[in-house]
Amino acid sequence: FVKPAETTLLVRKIHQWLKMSEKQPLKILLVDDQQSMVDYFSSLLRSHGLMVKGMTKPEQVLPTLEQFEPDLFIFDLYMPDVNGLELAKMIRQLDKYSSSPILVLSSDDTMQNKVSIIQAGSDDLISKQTAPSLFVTQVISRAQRGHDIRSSASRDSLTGLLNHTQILVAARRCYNLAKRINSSVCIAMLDLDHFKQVNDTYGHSGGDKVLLAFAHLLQQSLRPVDFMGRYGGEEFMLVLPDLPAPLAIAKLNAIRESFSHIVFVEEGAEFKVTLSGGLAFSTECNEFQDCLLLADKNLYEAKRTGRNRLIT
Ligand code: GH3
Ligand code: MG
Ligand code: MG
Ligand code: MG
Repeated sequence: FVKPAETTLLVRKIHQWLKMSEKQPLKILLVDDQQSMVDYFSSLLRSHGLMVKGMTKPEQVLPTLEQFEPDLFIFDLYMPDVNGLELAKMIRQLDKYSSSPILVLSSDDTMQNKVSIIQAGSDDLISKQTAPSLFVTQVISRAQRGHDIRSSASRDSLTGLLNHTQILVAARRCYNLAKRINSSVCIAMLDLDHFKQVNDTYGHSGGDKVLLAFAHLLQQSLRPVDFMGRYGGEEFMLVLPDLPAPLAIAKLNAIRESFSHIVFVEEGAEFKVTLSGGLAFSTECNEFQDCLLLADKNLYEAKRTGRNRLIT
């Protein structure tokens, strides 16, 4: 089904990609109308391991954001066309950057300036005369915060699994990678059975405990190269690269089985919950979208034929 040599290649590629995104340096976007300032601050920050895109024209910011996703913005306050505050306001209007940190650079850091900068939605004013080491420290700590905000936005807040958008991104990447190197990936949609009843009987917090327990079980059961996400309320998507179909099915059945044996206790009452799953393999599909549809159709079939089962 999948040749061993190809098997390791896909897993290796996914490991590389995970490592790369982990090790990405903090990214700074810097705008100052004076090229000498851009050069000075860029090289200072780069020498401390940060990745910097520097520019002198505010209109270059938007096109840059398409491929460079900064963790922190640094804008010069005084610029001829659009000043740093106006630029900060504009960035704040973009959904993706509405809470990213923004520092405004100025040669005069009077209190009055500080107040208007914070009112305009920037995080702080930083003087161009700040000692280099202090400047770097401030930039790193704020960029780290920006980075954390962006990465927590990609996770589901209850379970810590990838959110709907991010699990789809991971699934599509794995699918494309698998197709390119002639390997395979399994996409599974798992949905808890009669979950509305669980909520109705044991309350929303009882339901949340079940969701958390299921997320923990997934995290314990899957490999580092597998991806798991909360696709919707009580529906989860798993992406298992490079497992021959029988192994993928066996593994998911083991998870289904273990989950069905967990005894939950809520206000003295004991109960169990089961799940149904639909699987699709990239090898059965011509397009990524087909895989999603097939997994969904199989999930529906699992529900229709009695639940607590997987359909491939
Ligand atoms: P089926 O077996 O056909 O999937 O039935 P079901 O009851 O699981 O499916 P249905 O879609 O009717 O209900 C899903 C329920 O999941 C409804 C909703 O209240 C609950 N739910 C969705 N998100 C959450 C959540 O974050 N926490 C809790 N506790 N419940 C949630
Ligand atoms: Mg200037
Ligand atoms: Mg359900
Ligand atoms: Mg559902």
